Amino acid sequence: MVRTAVLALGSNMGDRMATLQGAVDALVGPGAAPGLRAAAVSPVYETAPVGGPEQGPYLNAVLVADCTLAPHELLARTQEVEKRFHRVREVRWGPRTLDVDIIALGDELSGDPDLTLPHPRAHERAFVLRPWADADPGAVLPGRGPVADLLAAVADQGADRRDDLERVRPGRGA
Ligand code: A4P
Ligand code: MG
Repeated sequence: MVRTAVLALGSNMGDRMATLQGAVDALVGPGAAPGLRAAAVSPVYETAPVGGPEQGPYLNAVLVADCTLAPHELLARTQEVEKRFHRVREVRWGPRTLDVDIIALGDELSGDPDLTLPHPRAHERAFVLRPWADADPGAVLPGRGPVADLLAAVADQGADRRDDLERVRPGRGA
């Protein structure tokens, strides 16, 4: 069964752009483990941190992928990629080199605290919704409705599209 996986990538430490590109390469580039194939990668947005202690701005992007993995397999994959980037995270919602959140996997619904689907905070976060709408203008967040409609409710949250940065490329790899 092929389903659409929506992955939100965020970085606010180190070389943020290199980290986002490296994460996309590790997830869907040549040499990546089977089970995930890039369908679209959003532009990169610079966003003010939401929640947590005082910290620097994030670069955020969304990867939409065709996925044949089970939910727990996808979580293992994203956590492995986070580890590979030597993720540092001392406090919840604190600064991190790389955060990969699974926003949705098809229309899967799960209340499991280890993998809540859809992601319980995605609907209220411009740093997820805005790049997602760019990558897939017709996207719908299961249980919440069209992403374009949800975006209207978070219009006050800053998210600057960084067209001056090189875009994250879906296919590049080692
Ligand atoms: N977990 C449960 N559901 C999921 C899911 N759908 N995707 C569990 C990924 N993980 C999920 O996550 C903590 C636990 O959540 C994991 O054990 C996993 O099994 P974490 O990534 O280790 O910790 P975290 O990211 O610090 O906490 P959390 O609650 O995931 O925070 P969020 O919601 O990911 O928020 N501001 C801006 N501008 N941009 C950002 O990218 N990111 C965050 C992190 C806060 N503020 C931000 C940004
Ligand atoms: Mg997270």
